[in-house]
Amino acid sequence: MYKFLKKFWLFGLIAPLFMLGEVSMDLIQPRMMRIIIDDGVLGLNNSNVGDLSLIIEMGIKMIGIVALGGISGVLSGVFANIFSQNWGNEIRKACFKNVMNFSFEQTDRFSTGSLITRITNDVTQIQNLAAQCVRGFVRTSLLFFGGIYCVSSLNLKFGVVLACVLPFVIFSVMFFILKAAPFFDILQAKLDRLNNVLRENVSGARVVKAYVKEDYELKRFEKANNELVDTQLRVLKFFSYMSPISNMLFNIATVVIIKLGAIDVQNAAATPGSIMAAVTYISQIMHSVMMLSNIFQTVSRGKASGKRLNEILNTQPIIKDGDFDGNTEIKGKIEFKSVSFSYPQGNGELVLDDISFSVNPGETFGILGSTGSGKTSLISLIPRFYDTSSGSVYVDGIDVKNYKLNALRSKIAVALQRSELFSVSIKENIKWGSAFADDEEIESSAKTAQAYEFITAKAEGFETMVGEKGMSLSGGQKQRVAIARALIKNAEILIFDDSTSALDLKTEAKLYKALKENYESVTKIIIAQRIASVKDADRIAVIDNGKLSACADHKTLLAENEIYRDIYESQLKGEAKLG
Ligand code: TTP
Ligand code: MG
Repeated sequence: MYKFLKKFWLFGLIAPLFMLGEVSMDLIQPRMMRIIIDDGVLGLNNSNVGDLSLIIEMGIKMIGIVALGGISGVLSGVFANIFSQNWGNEIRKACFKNVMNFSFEQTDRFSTGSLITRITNDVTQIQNLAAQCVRGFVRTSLLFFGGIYCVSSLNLKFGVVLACVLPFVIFSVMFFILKAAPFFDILQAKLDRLNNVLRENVSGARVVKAYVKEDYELKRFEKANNELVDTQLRVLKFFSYMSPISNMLFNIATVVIIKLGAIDVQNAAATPGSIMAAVTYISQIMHSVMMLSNIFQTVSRGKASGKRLNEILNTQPIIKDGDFDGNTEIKGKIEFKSVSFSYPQGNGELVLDDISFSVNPGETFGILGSTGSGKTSLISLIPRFYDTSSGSVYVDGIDVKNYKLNALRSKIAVALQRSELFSVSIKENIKWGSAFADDEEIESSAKTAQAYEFITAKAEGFETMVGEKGMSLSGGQKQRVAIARALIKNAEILIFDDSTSALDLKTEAKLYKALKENYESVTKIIIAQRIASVKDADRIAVIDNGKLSACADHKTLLAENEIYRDIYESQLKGEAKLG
């Protein structure tokens, strides 16, 4: 994290310098007060005759000093904030950038709620820490040590009294801080938990309502919330013990100093003004110790947060870039050679087992298989969402691992099984697939996706806003907008992962016909559970429990492959029953 300080270190240096100014002014004031009392009021150096003009002069000087201290304080605050806010900003950007490069398993490992807490709350803790270090910490230590020096220089006996009390104060402060420190890690983890529950409920609001699970979820939230509050209270408890104890010790010191001072005044070894000044210094030292506890809270929290942010920053993306820039002669060829795969976060069970096949440029290639057979897993190896466990995948004759990720992924457009849309207009959602697309292209891809009619039938047409997660569209409409978005990318390879499942057979057939006509040279991979969706494909791969059972056209499969025939017959019967 420290490398992000490079640009702002100067601000972090200037802030304490101004703080030095502020504290010096604070420390000068009691001394001036002493002169006002001893010489101005009591006239100790002038046979007990007071000096009004000296009082006025010192008063004006004190106002000036207070103003100067105030200005220094403000400037110190401004520079400390520039320093800490900018640093936090850089950390936040770097974390986000790293998270964007995480593979799915890495995101899962952190959990979404935790990633959000880290990038928001933990960064704020670091910003507080930075501001405290260059400002609060400097102020506290200067007041503390400066105060001790000033008291001792007023009267050595006062210094001795302080020296007796301070070890106890420091011991009690350290004791409570060390007790509280481990709770800061726990505190952030509890916050993760709360954010996870919150996120699941906000984004899953419809499911929660449909199952009338509000009470259940409320309890879950309450539990997470109570745990957070309990931890927070435990921390605060430690710190609330701390201040009465140190207050008491300082008050004892004050009484002793007043007593010793009074004896010295009687013996003419000290002046009343010096006692007043000493009492003011003690209250300043006491104040600095109080602040110290706040600072240590911030430091402990900041340390816990820093550890969590470093975990993000130090996580290397598992899927690493290759060197190849993607410029190939062949365009749209895919080859699987003895590919086996198991999910890295899973139990090691093979989801794909020794699969080999190839898809030629421009071919329409169907993938059929029952639910859970491994179809989605199979195609997620092509854009390298995951790496194979063994064997290799080639795109245009080059191993996908050798490509620069951007180069590889720009060759491929995927309409995912669950169409994720964004809460912008339909037009923006489609255009998202290609930043350079003009209105004509947007319309033509909507037409191919069979989305044009329903979009233009809406009052605001392409400008219709899509609600969060595509809530304002029907399932089939969402799928078609997502398909239009994939089409507009003008990729060499189009992959539809069950992305026409919510369309009626007629619309689906129209879509595939338009696709064949308008995207002839593009390689099209169509995953489906319905035979009707893939039967016109050039070839169909039948996946059964992670294995490639057969790969041929509809007729051949019907004649030769038992699994295919079974699926065909069951679907035919289903349709007959419905009909
Ligand atoms: P999928 O590849 O998702 O199966 P599918 O796409 O053929 O199924 P559907 O038609 O329902 O979309 O899953 C294959 C196996 O891999 C399945 O047992 C679940 C498992 N799996 C994981 O362990 N982690 C994952 O992230 C996914 C997507 C699947
Ligand atoms: Mg799937």
